[in-house]
Amino acid sequence: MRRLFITAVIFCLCLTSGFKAVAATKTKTATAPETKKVELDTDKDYLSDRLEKAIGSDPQNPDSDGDGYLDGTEVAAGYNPLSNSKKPLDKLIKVDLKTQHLWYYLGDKLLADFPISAGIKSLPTPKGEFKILDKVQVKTYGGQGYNFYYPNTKWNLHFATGQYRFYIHGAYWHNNFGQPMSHGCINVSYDNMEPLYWFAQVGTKLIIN
Ligand SMILES: [Ca+2]
Ligand SMILES: [Ca+2]
Repeated sequence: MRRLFITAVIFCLCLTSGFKAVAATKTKTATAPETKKVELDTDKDYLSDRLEKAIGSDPQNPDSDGDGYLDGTEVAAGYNPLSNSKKPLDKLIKVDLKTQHLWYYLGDKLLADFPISAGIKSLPTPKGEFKILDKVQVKTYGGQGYNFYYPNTKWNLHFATGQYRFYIHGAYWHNNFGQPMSHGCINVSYDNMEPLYWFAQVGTKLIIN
């Protein structure tokens, strides 16, 4: 329970503190949008009405199982908001490169699925079973020595390191999701990436087929 509490504190701090994007020093590409998407969360338990519906928790009750922990805090830490069991649920992110699509699950519940843009043919996204290694809220891709520059990119989930580091991350410079577009990372729209970022934990399993 100590772990749950610590994670809860970090999660709440993250949600309440927000952050300011650092001003871009170059203007080679589009600048990152500043707006933060906020989904409807009627009972203010840090779990959106949309995710409460997918999980089956009560969108009008911030503590659906009455164990003293908010629904959103439990999901962030990997616990079931419908049961006071101390056994965490498995989290899984699945990507299919053929259809350029992503699904993510809490236990056996599908929370969301949407189109993504993975690596183009000459810069393919690695296939296999991975784990989320790091969560980085804001990151710059490219810059000096690259022919692209995407500063202040939000919601980055690091999952592999080879010659380059591979991430699932928000992408604000195109809206061509469903088609391969990237240099090997997995591009997701900001609207879809922000909830996935808060859902994923270091260690969450990722399967790319
Ligand atoms: Ca809620
Ligand atoms: Ca609870």
